[in-house]
Amino acid sequence: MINRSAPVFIAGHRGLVGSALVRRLTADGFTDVQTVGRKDLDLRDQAAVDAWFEVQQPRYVFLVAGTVGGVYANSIRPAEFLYDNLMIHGTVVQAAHRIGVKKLLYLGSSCIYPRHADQPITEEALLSGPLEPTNEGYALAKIAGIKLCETYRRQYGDDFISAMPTNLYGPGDNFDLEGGHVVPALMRRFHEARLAGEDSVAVWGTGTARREFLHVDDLADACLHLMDHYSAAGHINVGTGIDLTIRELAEAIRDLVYPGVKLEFDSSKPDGMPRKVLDVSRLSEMGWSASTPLVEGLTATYDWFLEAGRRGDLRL
Ligand code: GFB
Repeated sequence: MINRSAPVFIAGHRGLVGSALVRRLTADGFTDVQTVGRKDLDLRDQAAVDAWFEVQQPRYVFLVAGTVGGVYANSIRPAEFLYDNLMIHGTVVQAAHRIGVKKLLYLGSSCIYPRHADQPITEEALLSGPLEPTNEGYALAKIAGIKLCETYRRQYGDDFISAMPTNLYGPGDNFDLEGGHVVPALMRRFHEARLAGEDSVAVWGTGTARREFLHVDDLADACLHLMDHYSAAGHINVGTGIDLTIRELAEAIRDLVYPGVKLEFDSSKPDGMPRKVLDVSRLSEMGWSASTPLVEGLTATYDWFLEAGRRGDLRL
């Protein structure tokens, strides 16, 4: 178990995952959770990151910062997704090594796996084939992050571990219609269509792509479980092991937000990976499994969206 009173740095605390980790660690009795805003520290700047670590001296690090977005944002901004993430992973890993951080957890993404990987995808599928072109930049940066953790462990003996989550959703997500992921984008589109009384709602792609969705609070719980119980080189998949089609997901969100409205599939927008579902047996063998059923998680996320909208607190 990691020490609950030691300083723990969450790199990326304003994002979907980082904000869930702040909630999880606080609930678990951590007394010294360190965070820093983007204005105060550019995580792409090695000298600035080194200086920050030198002063703050975190003992543990959750590296969950990065430039993120959905399939469309990835496809039109590949340079930013590659550069920003490569730099952020490099600077934080190096700074953590430099001051002798006791343990670091690096968060990757299931998009590291080849487009035609066997499903469900095992950890061994990494680097076994070509990547999905729509998110190749992001995937390459995420693969470099895994390899940083592995090589710092091998060369320097640093206890740096990696977790690969499946597609995530939950409170604190980015509800931007163009740049965000499918769950928040559809939730907002159905919501606005209901307010405007529209009789159909656009869903990108063909609706046949298959995805797995993990509630971000489950992910935060899994990250803490891994920090407490796992110290080895191999990256670990985090998911539910259950997938569904985008049509089925859209129908579930429609039933929750705007029952009865028609779905219009827009095949000019990319489907991305045809299917992406993780084999989660390694994590289950370590005693962890997801606990939030999809419809329950979507309902709670929609409630959060309504409440955050009333507070004027949404990332749009
Ligand atoms: O969430 P999403 O962008 O993640 O898209 P990816 C998932 C699926 O939902 C795709 C469809 O097949 C989309 O075509 N979809 C339907 C929509 N309507 C919408 C919509 O309004 N917005 C969005 N965004 N999708 C990302 C990667 O891909 O997943 C990242 O690009 C990252 O690199 C992330 O790994 C987890 O799974 O397709």
